[in-house]
Amino acid sequence: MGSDTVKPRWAALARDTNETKIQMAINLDGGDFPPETDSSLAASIEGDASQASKSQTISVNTGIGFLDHMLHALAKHAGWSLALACKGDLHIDDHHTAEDVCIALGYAFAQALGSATGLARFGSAYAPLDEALSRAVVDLSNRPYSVVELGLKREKIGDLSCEMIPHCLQSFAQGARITLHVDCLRGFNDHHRAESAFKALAVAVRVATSRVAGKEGEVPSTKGTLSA
Ligand SMILES: [Mn+2]
Repeated sequence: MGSDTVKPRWAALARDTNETKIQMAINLDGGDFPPETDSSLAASIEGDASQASKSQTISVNTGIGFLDHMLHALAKHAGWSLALACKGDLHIDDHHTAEDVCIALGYAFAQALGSATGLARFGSAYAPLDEALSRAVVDLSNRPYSVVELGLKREKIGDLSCEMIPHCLQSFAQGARITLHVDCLRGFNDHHRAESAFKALAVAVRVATSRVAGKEGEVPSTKGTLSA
């Protein structure tokens, strides 16, 4: 077993602008957060034990309830532990908060992942939620690109503008430096459509980032590199 297989895939970061202040910690394999996790973030997780299970700790507080719900679903079904707190300029609107949180989540994901060496690299999944069905296809390509078609009709779901939902997925792909295609294939209810999209993304990410037995140390590319 190479050292690759036991190295924790975790990261902690802070992203501060005039528009948003974000603290985040992630572990792609569930379990603990890195020692450098911000102490006030760590303390806030303790008060949020309703989202803890045996293998994962998830605490998401962006100030936008529906965004919290989507990121919680993403973390849960990707198998991550995720702690995320954002204080954003919600007195303006939800745009900066939703976008910046998803960019920062992408950065944290990329930092925790390191490289695609020894990993599946590609992942795809379908996820239903009642009548809604979405498909997500992920490539840990180091080439940020996304195509997102969710076909949402409402203006907002809760306090999250529907136009921000594809923007969030695009921002995540950009920060994470992955290629991402997400399509909602059918569904009447916009809450269901959006949630099935995040769940499909979660499962696709879980597959793409899974370690492939016997491929330790191998770069999954005909070019021999995914960093150039
Ligand atoms: Mn924007």
